[in-house]
Order: sequence, then C-alpha cells, then structure tokens
Amino acid sequence: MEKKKPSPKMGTEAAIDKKLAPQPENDKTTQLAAHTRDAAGENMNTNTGLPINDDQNSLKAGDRGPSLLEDFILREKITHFDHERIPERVVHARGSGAHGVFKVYEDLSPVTKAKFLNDTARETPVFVRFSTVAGSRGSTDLARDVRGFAVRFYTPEGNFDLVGNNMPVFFIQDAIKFPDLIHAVKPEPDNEIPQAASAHDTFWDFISLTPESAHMIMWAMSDRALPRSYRMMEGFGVHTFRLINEEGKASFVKFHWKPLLGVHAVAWDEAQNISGKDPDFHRRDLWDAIESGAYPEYELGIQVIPEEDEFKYDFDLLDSTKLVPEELVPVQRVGKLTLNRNPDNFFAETEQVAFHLGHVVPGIDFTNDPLLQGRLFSYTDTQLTRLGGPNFQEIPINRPIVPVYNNQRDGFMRQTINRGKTSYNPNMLGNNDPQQVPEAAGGFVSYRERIEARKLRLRNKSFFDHFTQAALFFNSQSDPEKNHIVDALTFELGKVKTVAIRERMLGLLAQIDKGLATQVAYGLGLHLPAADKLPGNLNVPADGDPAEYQSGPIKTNGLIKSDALSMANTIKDSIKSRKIAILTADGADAGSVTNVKTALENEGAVVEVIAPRQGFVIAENDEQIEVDQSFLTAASVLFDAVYVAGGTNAVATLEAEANAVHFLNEAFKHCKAIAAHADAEQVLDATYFSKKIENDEGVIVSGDLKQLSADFINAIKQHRFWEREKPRLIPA
Ligand code: HDE
Repeated sequence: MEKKKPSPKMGTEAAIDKKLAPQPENDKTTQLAAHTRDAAGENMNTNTGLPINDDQNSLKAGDRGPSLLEDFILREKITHFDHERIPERVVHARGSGAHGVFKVYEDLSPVTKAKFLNDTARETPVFVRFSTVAGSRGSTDLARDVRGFAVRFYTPEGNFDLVGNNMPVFFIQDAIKFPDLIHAVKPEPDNEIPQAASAHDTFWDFISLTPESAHMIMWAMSDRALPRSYRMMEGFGVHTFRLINEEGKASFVKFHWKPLLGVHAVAWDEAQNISGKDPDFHRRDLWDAIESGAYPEYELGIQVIPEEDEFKYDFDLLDSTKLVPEELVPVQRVGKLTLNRNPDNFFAETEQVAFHLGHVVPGIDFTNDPLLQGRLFSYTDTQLTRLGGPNFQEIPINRPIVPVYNNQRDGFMRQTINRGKTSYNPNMLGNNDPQQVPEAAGGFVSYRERIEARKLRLRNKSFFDHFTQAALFFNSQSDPEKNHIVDALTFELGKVKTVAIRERMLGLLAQIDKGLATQVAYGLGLHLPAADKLPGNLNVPADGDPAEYQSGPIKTNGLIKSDALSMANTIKDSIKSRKIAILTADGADAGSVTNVKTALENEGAVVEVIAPRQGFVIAENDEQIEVDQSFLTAASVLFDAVYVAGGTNAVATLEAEANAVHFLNEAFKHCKAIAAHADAEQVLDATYFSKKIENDEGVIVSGDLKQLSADFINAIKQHRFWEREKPRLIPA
C-alpha cells in the first residue's frame, strides 16, 4: 500500500502561533504563546527550517558505513543534544513551577503605591517556583529541608519577585556566612555523601558553632520541613521589607503566604518511604491538582509596622533569625494567589526562571537587613553562570509584561533587535530616548533613608539574643510536634559520627529548652554538658573579645507562646484533593465501594480503588468495578486515608493478603484516618493495632454507609491522629 505523503507545510511563524490559545489568557500567557510551539500536525525540519526526510538513519558511505562528516543533519542533532544541560541552581536546585494569578482584596494605597496592590480589579499574572534547598535537581521532594516559595508578579511596573521560604526565619544573620552554611549542608566534598540530607557531620559541625542558627534549627527540625504538599505550606518573605505610599511615607512589612488548605505535614518514616516510592511526590501532587482543577490557593498576608515602632521590640527587625509574633503584629490578609496552569515546558519555564529579591516595583523597597543586602548581589550574579550571560532577562519566562527600553546592548544570545544609532544617554541624535521617568510618573526612587555611620565589620548587640525565639517556637508546639522535634534531632545527630559535635549541639539545645536537650541526650546516650560548659556565641571575629559576643538575656516582649507557630492550630475544614485508597477484591459488595467513593468525591477528594491485581474486580452482584492500582504499584504512604470495603469473598481475600494488612498497618503507623465496612472488620483484626486501640477517632467501622462516610470525611479533615505515635504499636 502506498504510504500517505505528508502535505508540505508552508505556514509562517505567525500562523503557527495562532494555534496556541493559552488558558486562562492574560498579558503573560499571551506573551509566552508567541514563543511556544506545538508540533501537533506539523512536519519536521532542522533548526534552519529545512524539511527532514529521514530522522532514522545517518548518512553513510554504503549501508554499512562509515558515517559521513557531511551529514549536517546528524551533526546538528547531536551537537544540540551535547549542549542540552545547564548548571543547576547552586541552592534550591530541585523545584517545581506553576502559573497563576494574584488579586488584591482591598486598595493598599494607604501603605504602598505598588499598582498591583492598589487596584482590586487587576488580575496580576504570576509564576511560582517551590523547591527544596540542599538536594540536586533530581533529588527527592521529601528531604527534611526548608522549602523555597518564590513568587513572581508580572506587574505593569515590571516584575516583582517575592523570593521566600516556608519558614519565617533563617540560619544566619549576615550574607557573608551563606557560602559556609551551604558548603556545610551540601554533600561532603570528598565523597559527595549524603544527597539532600542535613544528617551529617559537616552540617552539624557548622550549626553547633553558630548559635544564631538556634531558632531556624527548631523550624528545620519541626514538621514544617516535611510538608504534605506544596499546596499545604505557608510562605514567608523572611526579611523585613519596606512599603512606601504615594506621599513617600514608609512602613516596615513582613510578607506571608497562608494556604487555604491549611498547613500539614507527613511523618518522618513516611517521608523516607515516599522518597523511594515516589521521589516526585510534591511535584506530582502540584501538577495533578492543577490538571484536575483543584487550584492551589494562598492568601497574601502582611504585618505592617510603622517606622516609629522600629525599636519597640525585644528583637531587631533587621535580624532574619527573628520573626514578628502575630500576637504583637497581626497578619492582615490582603489578597489571593491562585495557581491555575501548569507550565508547558519544565526547562523553558521552571528551570530558566531567574528570581531575584532585587526585582521590586515602586512602593516596595529594602531594609538594611545584612542578609537581604547580600542577597541583592547574589541572585543576578548566579544567573550569569547558570543561564550563560547577561541576556537572561529576555528569556520568555523572565520578560516583564511591559516592553523594555534601555541602552544595554549585545552579549551572548541577544534577542531584541534595537533600532537606531544611539545606545547611550544623554544623546542629542536620538532625542534622549529612552527617557528617564520622573518619580511622580512612576520612576523608581530608592527610599531616602538617612544613614550616618562608620564603616565597621560588626553586628549590633540587638542581634545577639539567639535563644529567646527558639524557645518561643518550641514552647508553642503541641506535644506531638515537640516529640517530632526531639525525634528529628535525635535522628540527625545520631547520624553525626563525631561525638564532640553531638555534645556541642546538646549544649546549644540546653540553652533553648532543658527538657528538649535532655530527651535528645537520652536518645544519643550522652549527658548534657554542665551549665558552665555551655557554648556561647562562637562566631567571633579574629580580633573580637568573646565576652562581647555572648547571647543576650532572654527577651520575649512578654510572650511565652504563640499559637500561630503551631501547625496543630491550622484550618481543618476540607478534604479537597486528598488522596483516599479503597481496598477491595473480587466478591466486593459494590455498594460499599461506590457509595463511599461517591461521598468522598463529592467533597473533592481523589479516590483510587486498590485490589490484588489491576483491571477490574467482579463484585458480588457481578458488577465490574474498575481498579486504579494493584498492591504492587500502590503504597499507603502515597495516600491520606484508607477504607476497606465489604463483601464476603473480598474480605476473605484481603484478610489473607499480606499487602493489604501491611497497607493498613502503615496507614495506622502514620496516623491516618482508616475506615472499614462492618463486614470487613476481620481485615482490621489481622493488623497489629486493632486489638490494642481504644477510642481512636481515626479508626471508623460501621455498617451504615452514610454514617461511615460522614465520620470518615470528618476524620480525614483532621489530617492526622498524631497521639497514636507514642505507644509505637507498629513495628518498623
Ligand atoms: Fe537564596 N539563593 N540566598 N534565600 N533563594 C538562590 O539564586 C542566597 C535566602 C531562595 O526557585 C540562588 O537563582 C544568598 C533566604 C529561594 O529559582 C542564589 C543568601 C531565602 C531560591 C541564592 C540566600 C532564600 C533561592 C540560587 C544569604 C528566603 C530559589 C539560584 C544572603 C527568604 C529561587 C538562584 C528559585 C535561590 C543566594 C538566603 C530563598 C545563589 C547569598 C533567606 C526560594 O542566588
């Protein structure tokens, strides 16, 4: 039969672009569309546009070779492939991106003149990248680590990047320590072990000698470091920034992101299992949620502090190891971010996006936080290596939605074709265009802060209290959260080989909370150092007097506890997008599968039927029930809750199926909601836990499917029943 010849395509670029109608449409998606290609229905050609006739065989002398140097098609293809990789980010290499929109709830002009924060009708396009910090690009999403939460707003006044983390404080106070911190946490340089983990000697060596990290260590060892999802974590700008209004009046500000699904974590044992079963767990979760229309939402929060209150607090607003407790300055929720579109191409968008906290707009400015100031240099600098030259702002994902006119020219990969003779200012030949913009017309003017100071390599004494807020954080945790911090520290320090480092860490922990330090010491089989041997601030300059650098007195502005710091107090009102497993087998009671499935799906959950094999199970009434995964491909750690359906034969099969029993044991161990139809109770009886629990609200057994569904939904909303952990009923 004659092969159908492809019709010659003579379309111009403009014609090709029209095929792409990005959804939802806004200034940024329209701009990106001009650079986006979709090969559906198109013919293949080379980079010079030459139609390719044979992409299967290289050009050879005869059919057994050798290959000919003349083969420019082979050379072009291989050469491009050879140069496909760029350096990964030096930190935050592992990440996932999403597009979205931001809308402000009310006009914030009393505090800022930033246009995107003044107009409630404006929908600002946004690109977000979430990340881990220490691991390589291909490392697991479930590392115990800080998460990056970087948001770019494409505003009419240029890009504003809020490059934050999921924890409100940082390890160090001064940017000059950043390379040390990162060298310490990254895999050790001799053997490049361990990947994406802080549980090793060099990290804890540095931390134990850096008491200013005490507060951040509490966060990094807490459940905040093990998010259930990028959609369920908070974000923080960390530094104090400035907002400036039209009159030039400035206020200090702390930025927050509050997820509408609440703040939730997984268990450490679970995290380690997920890392094997699905290292892309967070990336997949974000992608799937957006694909299914369960758009992640976060409210923008601001804590506004009048300039005159700069010295009102027992901590320094310029110290990034401190937060401003919400009890002292409430967080006002001022707008909403909705992530509603997955990237078209990971490399072009998520990898090439170049965030920088120096990308500000009029109405937002910096403070003298020495960590912030150092970052202002680092972000552009690193792109020069990572993206290969000074034209990275022309990459589609980095372009502002406004056209760029200035006198910067040339350089590798320049895209813009700048017309005219003049690329300097002032000029007469070009009428001085492009023109500078007066402040009143929106030109950016740095905040006119008055500075009168000597040049010194010093930190103010107001930076020396390292333990007060660490203790405040620890005090604010629920009992299970405190246990997790103890376990995390015992795990991490247990992996440290050098006993002197473990001991020095105990000395630091003792200055945060004696009970915490004692419990960690117990786990490590060590004693707490004597009170007069506790390490103070060891980060003293060569000519410094150590006495001058000791931690200051404990100061809390009268606060002992802050409810906002505990995840136990988060919103628990929804099971939207939670993943629920239904375990069943041939002989299932069809109603007990479908009724519960429908009830969960009606609440927005994602339900999968899991059975001994894939395909279908045949129910008691001969109905076929579609199976999503088998016990071989599924694992309890990839679900939020599990339900065992009824049906005599199905139940007998599951009771004898070790994988089903393991599924339940593991779900119980990780404190998840478990439900079983009354007929399936014998499957629960085969587990380790069923005979040993009393009044566990997270284990529901009922023959009334309506009641069972309602109770199960309420249990799933709780996220976890952490109090189950302590008796340790389930073996490893
Ligand atoms: Fe970063 N950081 N950082 N950082 N950071 C980078 O920039 C740096 C810090 C944060 O998804 C790098 O483009 C210094 C705090 C995020 O693309 C680099 C210091 C916070 C991301 C860099 C800090 C962050 C980065 C590496 C101490 C929370 C990922 C690649 C002064 C407020 C952004 C890049 C993305 C990335 C430097 C500290 C957040 C090297 C020198 C504090 C979310 O420029």
